[in-house]
Amino acid sequence: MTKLALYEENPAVRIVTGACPHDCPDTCSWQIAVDRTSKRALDIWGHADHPVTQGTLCGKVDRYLERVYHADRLTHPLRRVGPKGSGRFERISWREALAEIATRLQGVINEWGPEAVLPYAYGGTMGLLQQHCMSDRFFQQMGASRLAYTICSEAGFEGYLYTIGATMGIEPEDYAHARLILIWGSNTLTSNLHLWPFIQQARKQGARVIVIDPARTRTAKAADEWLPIRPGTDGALALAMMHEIIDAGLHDHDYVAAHTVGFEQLAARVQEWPPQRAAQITGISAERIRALARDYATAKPAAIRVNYGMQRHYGGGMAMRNITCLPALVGAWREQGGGIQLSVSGQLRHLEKSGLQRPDLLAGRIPRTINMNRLGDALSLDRTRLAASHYAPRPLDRKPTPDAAGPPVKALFVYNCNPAAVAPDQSSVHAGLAREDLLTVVLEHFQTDTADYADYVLPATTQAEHWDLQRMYGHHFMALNRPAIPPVGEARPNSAIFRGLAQAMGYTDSGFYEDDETILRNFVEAQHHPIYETVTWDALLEKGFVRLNLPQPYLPFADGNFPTPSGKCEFYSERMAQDGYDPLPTYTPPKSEAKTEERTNGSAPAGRDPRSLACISPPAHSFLNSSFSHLERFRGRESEPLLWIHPQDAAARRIEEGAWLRVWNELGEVGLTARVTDEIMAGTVLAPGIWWNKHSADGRNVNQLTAQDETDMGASATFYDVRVFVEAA
Ligand SMILES: Nc1nc2c(c(=O)[nH]1)N[C@H]1C(S)=C(S)[C@@H](COP(=O)(O)OP(=O)(O)OC[C@H]3O[C@@H](n4cnc5c(=O)[nH]c(N)nc54)[C@H](O)[C@@H]3O)O[C@H]1N2
Ligand SMILES: Nc1nc2c(c(=O)[nH]1)N[C@H]1C(S)=C(S)[C@@H](COP(=O)(O)OP(=O)(O)OC[C@H]3O[C@@H](n4cnc5c(=O)[nH]c(N)nc54)[C@H](O)[C@@H]3O)O[C@H]1N2
Ligand code: SF4
Ligand SMILES: [Mo]
Repeated sequence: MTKLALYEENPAVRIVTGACPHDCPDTCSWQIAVDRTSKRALDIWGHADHPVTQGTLCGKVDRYLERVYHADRLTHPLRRVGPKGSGRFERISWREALAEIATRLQGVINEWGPEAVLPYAYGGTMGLLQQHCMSDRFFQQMGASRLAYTICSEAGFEGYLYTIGATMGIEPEDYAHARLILIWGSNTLTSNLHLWPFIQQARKQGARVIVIDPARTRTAKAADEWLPIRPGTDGALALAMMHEIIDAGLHDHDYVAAHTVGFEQLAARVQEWPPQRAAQITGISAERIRALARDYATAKPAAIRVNYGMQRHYGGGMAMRNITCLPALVGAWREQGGGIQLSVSGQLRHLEKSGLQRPDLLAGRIPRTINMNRLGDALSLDRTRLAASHYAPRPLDRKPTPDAAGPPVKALFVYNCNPAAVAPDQSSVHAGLAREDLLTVVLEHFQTDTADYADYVLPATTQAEHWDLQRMYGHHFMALNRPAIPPVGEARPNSAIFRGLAQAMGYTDSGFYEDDETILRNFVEAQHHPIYETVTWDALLEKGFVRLNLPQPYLPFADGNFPTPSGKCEFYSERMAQDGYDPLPTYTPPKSEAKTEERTNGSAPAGRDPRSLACISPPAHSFLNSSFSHLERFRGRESEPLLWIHPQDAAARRIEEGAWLRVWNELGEVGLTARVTDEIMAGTVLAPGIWWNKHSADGRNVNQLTAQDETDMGASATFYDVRVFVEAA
């Protein structure tokens, strides 16, 4: 019996349709059963009618109600009483909290100007309302510094955009039609679970699935083949694949002639990339690269699921660009189930968001933009570091001189994010957060590592308690989230908290008085692009989710029509040349291996030393970034902060299974427990993340070892471009 059937006949129970708020490509539709009398949520399940959710939630959100009702939920505003970082607070009322914050904030603005205020947010919720509406209005009215959302995907996005023009691609359902599927830098069974059934469908019809990853992840184990690759070297693999395809004449001559630019130059460039050369860089044999290239070019349709793991490296943008050339080269876009998906968020570029975010409130001001990956630098009182924290995504963009860096950050608002655990170069971040002269306000569900540094902690509602509209990025269904239960304790939605702060600041624009439901309805009604024709308020209310008005099967580039400047897939990109890049695919090696570069704090990089190991820290299966990692159930599933190390590397260091390890580099040090396993390739270690510092045995996590360095494109984070030393402590 389905859960729906279990509850729907029961008159004492109300069923509310909503959607998962998490930063995950699956954007699941869910249903919550609520007791009509007590108004308590009883159960949650995946919506059976949603073609991608297909009735199941992942093992984390399946237990979302435990999160909602957890005894550790923040239920009333708090004011700091102990030293910063001590986590000692006293209860205050909302009135006190809003009034005190407004007074102190006005003091900062009077003395330093509004750019001394920095919002810091990311993907705690991906809802259009709770992520980017009232908060954007508030900070734009103020004229606060802006934040570049660079911590996750920008490098890959840029590489993809330069090549095919928009983040568009195969929809999950169509992977079922592929004959060969390359899962490239993605741990599908952990981070994109709902794609897997379609991949399984393809396999039943004979498709092969190959996983390209330094780790034998659960996805690699479930696939037909695991191809271990040295971290940060995917760009070289793609170049050699193109070499082999062109050499063997296996490219799609007609598609290339009609729908691409720069084939001649590409063919000349990849002559420099015989498989033997890439073999030395990637660790994959030349023979295997040749076979992979031939299989990829001849299996029709061939699909690639590329994800973010391979772009958290200095050369991540260029690597993604190279991979994105492959489908056009072999004409894979022609067929249902052929092509590539990094993200389909490009469909959202047609959303009319000005009514939601109200950029007009800036009134012509252009505040500075801070790169969120450089929070440590941004919070530094050293003007050179503050200047370095400015956002400069392309080589031709210049960072300001220290004199022109603007005021120091004196007030920080954190919401939907846990930077004390997730941001790179953690010791810099913690040093900044510990500044007694910094006013820090944190909106949260739980007392995170970041909340411990707050002056004021404001309790936020969860998705079960507020309205939202979920945009998608892994499939084509938008979803409405209706509140199922009243707020827990005194928690308020982010929207209400920023509305209250705006009113306490004396902001009078009518935008600060609109209620949540009206905002969403107006937003939906303001959409005029034809792909949103199906997304009506009534349809959302009735069904809970709606497919964008796109044809099925969805073959965006079967006849070219790439949204690039040339209208073609750009093997040669004039725009890249103008932006200061090599206009052709090339290989950009990891920065952590650079033997000459000095890292941020000036000491010699570990990468100079042949005894160092590459270190990656992809998500633990049971956590969602740092979310869920503080709840016993999920922590229990992951046991403790681990370091996966290959038996050869362990033997060379006399490390045994379960040993307590010291892991360090030029930036910091962390203690981890050894998991000796051949599920990680030799020469690389893997620390599943992201643990809270306070739940780690030595009070620190793996972001002690990651740098504020920016990727080649998009000024993104380089979380996996890291070298470390490891020894038994
Ligand atoms: N359960 C769970 N799901 C999640 C998340 C979570 O934390 N937990 N996070 C969500 C978010 S915010 C994101 S961005 C996505 C992330 O999900 P994914 O895009 O899947 O990204 P990662 O987990 O960062 O990396 C995926 C794989 O890339 C591998 N990898 C690392 N470096 C390289 C490399 O240089 N080359 C290649 N080929 N592979 C490499 C890693 O070992 C990992 O197995 O997942 C979302 N979904
Ligand atoms: N070493 C290492 N570091 C990484 C990564 C990695 O792979 N390795 N991955 C990186 C990536 S891809 C990403 S996207 C970032 C993610 O980093 P974050 O976006 O910070 O994600 P979370 O750690 O899940 O923290 C989100 C917080 O938002 C809170 N929250 C959720 N909903 C709401 C809400 O409605 N209101 C408010 N006020 N708060 C809410 C949650 O309780 C949670 O504490 O981490 C990055 N950091
Ligand atoms: S985290 Fe992802 S897989 Fe899990 S319920 Fe949310 S959208 Fe679905
Ligand atoms: Mo992410």
